[in-house]
Amino acid sequence: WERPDVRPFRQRLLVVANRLPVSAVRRGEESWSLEISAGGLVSALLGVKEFEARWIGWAGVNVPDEAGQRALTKALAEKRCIPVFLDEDIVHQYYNGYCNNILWPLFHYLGLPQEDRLATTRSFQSQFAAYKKANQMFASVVNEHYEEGDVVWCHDYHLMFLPKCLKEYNSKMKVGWFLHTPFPSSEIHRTLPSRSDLLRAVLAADLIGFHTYDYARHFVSACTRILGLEGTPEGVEDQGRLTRVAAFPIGIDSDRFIRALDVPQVQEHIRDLKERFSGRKVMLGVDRLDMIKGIPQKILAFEKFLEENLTWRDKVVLLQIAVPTRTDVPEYQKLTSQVHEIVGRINGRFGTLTAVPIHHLDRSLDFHALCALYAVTDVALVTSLRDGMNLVSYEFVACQDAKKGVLILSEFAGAAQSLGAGAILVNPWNITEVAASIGQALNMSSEEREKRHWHNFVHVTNHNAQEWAETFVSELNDTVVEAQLRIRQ
Ligand code: ADQ
Repeated sequence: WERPDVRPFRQRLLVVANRLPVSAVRRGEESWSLEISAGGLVSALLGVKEFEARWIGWAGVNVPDEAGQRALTKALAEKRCIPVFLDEDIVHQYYNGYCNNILWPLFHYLGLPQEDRLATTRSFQSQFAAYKKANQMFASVVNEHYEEGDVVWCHDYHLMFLPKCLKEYNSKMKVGWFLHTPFPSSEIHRTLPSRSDLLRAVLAADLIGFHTYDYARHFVSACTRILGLEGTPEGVEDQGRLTRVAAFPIGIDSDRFIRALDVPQVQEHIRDLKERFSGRKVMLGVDRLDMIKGIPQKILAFEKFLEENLTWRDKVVLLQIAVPTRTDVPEYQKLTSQVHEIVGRINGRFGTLTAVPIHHLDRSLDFHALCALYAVTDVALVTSLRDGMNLVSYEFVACQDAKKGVLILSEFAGAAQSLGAGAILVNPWNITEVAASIGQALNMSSEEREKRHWHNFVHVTNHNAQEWAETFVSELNDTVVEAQLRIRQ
């Protein structure tokens, strides 16, 4: 007698994102090594047990030869990943150009690049054409691997055309799209030359998700004002077809951070850091080196605090960890030099022969080192000028159950809506206000710190990444069923 195979049915989930969650390095003509690159989205979806998830995306490398493509496809299959191969010109125009030079700054209220302000400029048009072409290439790979009943979940501003391309292949595909950045006010979105095409393309999805209710509202306003469609409490309606629009605030895998604090290697890091900075309060910034993160503004606020608080000068240190990204883009290179210049000036001004007030690192830290840093921090400074959510603030809170440090958080980060009651909220553009909030945080009583921390800790541990993914996918399943019922009625 053999036990029947009674494994529960697990729905297949095709996660489509610009980048796969692995980095590929070529070792030989037909050999590749792969490394999982952890990030918010990866840890969110790795923890989801209910679905059988497969990833579709660009592997981040140019592979012009067929033998190399075949070998990489095979290696990736073991990690449940499916590559989309993009050539260098497409990557340049679609990824560096349209995604990172146009949509990313626009969605963070930094405007369009000057030379692209006219809809007719050649570079804008060719970048938009490459964007559509790249989205079409993603769609073709999705379509090749799609099986009836699958759920297709498209991610982020790189793939706004994808829902339309997918529905053209198969109008019955269940398609959801989630934006990880803010969606700006419709007045900002209006300035984009391809504003209507993008909105119409993404509206082909069955469900559209944002981190906050405000972003969802901005999106619905853009559809009503720019396309003249009808906004309803459920979403946007176009000739009887409803696209559901809602907020799905992301979370982190908080248990992973909490568990890490007991790992001997992390404990050792914590001991080292405590010894190194004994007698000083530790302030921490962890960001990708991007203009939206407000790193220069944060450092200038710290300078102002030191200027105005003589007694704190040798009693506090700011550790700023900034991972370089998009290093081939001139604006990012300029930002790096600007940050170095400010840090150098402040350390020259307030440093002594034995200690400097700012330690700045231009690199990524491994997970254990990051957890140890979060755990020894007294005050975390998250001063993004705009940020879809900001997971660093969540990670800090998860690692602070022993210390109960203070979070200073930008009111322009999506996280301000969930952690606002526990954090000190600031306008990152107001350097005087941020400097004052540093003083408030450093002098806060332990009772108040405990109260504020508890508020945030409960939120971060109760709204985790898995719940976020499960809620989105089940809402997508329900939305499609409801739409079918409406059609039958
Ligand atoms: P990001 O802009 O990358 O994400 P964030 O949400 O803060 O911003 O996530 C950054 C991740 O990178 C965190 O998990 C953090 O630990 C890690 N990280 C940052 N600096 C690091 C360093 N020096 N070393 C190691 N790790 C580092 C985008 C949006 C956000 C949104 C997320 C998820 O811009 O607003 O919250 O997607 O939707």
